[in-house]
Amino acid sequence: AETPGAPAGRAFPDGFLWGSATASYQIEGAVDEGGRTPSIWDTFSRTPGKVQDGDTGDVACDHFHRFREDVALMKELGLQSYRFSVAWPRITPGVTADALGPVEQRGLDFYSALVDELLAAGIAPAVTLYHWDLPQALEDTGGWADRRTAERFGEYAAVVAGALGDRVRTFITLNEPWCAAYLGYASGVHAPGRTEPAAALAAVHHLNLAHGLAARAVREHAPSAEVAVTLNLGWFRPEDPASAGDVDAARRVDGLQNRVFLGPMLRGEYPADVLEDTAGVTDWSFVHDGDLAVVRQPLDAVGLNYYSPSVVRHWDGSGDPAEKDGADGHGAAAGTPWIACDDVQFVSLPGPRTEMGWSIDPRGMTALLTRLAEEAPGVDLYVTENGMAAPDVVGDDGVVHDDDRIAYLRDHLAAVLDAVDAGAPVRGYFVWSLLDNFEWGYGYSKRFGVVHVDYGTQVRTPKDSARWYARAAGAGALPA
Ligand code: GBH
Repeated sequence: AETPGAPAGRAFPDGFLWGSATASYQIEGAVDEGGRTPSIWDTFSRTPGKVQDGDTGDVACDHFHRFREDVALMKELGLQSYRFSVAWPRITPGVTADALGPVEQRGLDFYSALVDELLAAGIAPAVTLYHWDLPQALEDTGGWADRRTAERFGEYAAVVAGALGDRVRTFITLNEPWCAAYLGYASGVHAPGRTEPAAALAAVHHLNLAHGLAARAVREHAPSAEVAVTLNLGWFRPEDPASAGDVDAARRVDGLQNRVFLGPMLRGEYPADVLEDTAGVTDWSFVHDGDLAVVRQPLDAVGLNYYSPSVVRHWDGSGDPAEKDGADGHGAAAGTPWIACDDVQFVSLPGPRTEMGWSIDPRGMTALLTRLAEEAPGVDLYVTENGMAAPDVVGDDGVVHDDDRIAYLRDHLAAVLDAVDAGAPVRGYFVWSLLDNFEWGYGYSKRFGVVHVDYGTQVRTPKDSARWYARAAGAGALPA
């Protein structure tokens, strides 16, 4: 059955890129090979109680050894672009707070071979420089709460851009700095698992600074590539638009998740209300003179990762506190990512949810893309992640029949087209994810792939959604 707004055959603009996305720690495995040293995710996943079932990325999808097979799979599916991330600890395994250390050629060789394999298959590489696997040695000296981590990141970015920049279409400096800062340093559900709100806000700034330094380095060392950043912007609505308290709650979370990154990156300024709201946590003295001019670099593109909507209300302290921060499955967290938001409650929404417990509402996709088009005039947009976790429904044919995922992708792609129709310059869409993989704190218990992975045998089997997505990519339109 067709949903309104998603008529089959609706066409995407010429040149629209159909891609898939992954991240290094989630798929590569081979954590001790090629000179790689530990990242914060190795440490975190090996700490009992941090990741579901004690899962680690030690093997994951063994992509480090199977990348040629995985590229062949993308080619068979007719995908036109591939967004992957580079593991920093493979490139400069001896990095310290004060020096980048020697470049590990075997690390660069791996990614260079991947890029060549992609180009030979007609697939445009989009490289994320940071998707959360910080070298552990840098965490030992403070991690993202320490300014030197940002400085070293800029130097690392120059190395990768110099090695791959002649062949890579797009460099994405950071993936979702919101998660890296708040889930890593405030709620503690992601590596490094710290629950220190002041450190999380310092991490926000040093990630912004790292973005600016890396964007500048890519511009210099890969002048033919696009420079981009990927943000997981939130679509926050007040439960009652007529309630001043609910409207203020929405302003607060919009500031912490969206404007604290968009402000510095696009306009070179932190939002005054965020500085004021968090004044009891930090005085923001880690923002030095001149930093904001570095953070604000000209961008060719912004990537949006969008999964689910949020509705908030003013919280007066009554009711069940366990309900307060909503159903993101992170209930056991020691801290909250929502700094200085004691009076904000996330409303549990009725209606469909994914296996993560995340609500589904494609209108957030349209709203955030049109917002970005307004806030970043002249900048191209990509959807760098969108997809859903769903339990396997395996047929007699051994294939996963994931009708729910197909419906989710169809409705969100239609929402992308709605944004295009409203004038947003959306140039491509990357489904999360190509493969089932290590879903961070949830380990292998949650499957986001359009391709099924049997972790015992490493056999890859396209799900129905992969075939559906291949049809969309081939036609440049929503399939029937
Ligand atoms: C992305 O993170 C990551 O980039 C990727 O590595 C990961 O595998 C993928 O998504 C799937 O998780 O409480 O209902 O409001 C997304 C992280 C997901 C964090 C949505 C905030 C809020 C859900 N974000 N979540 S809800």
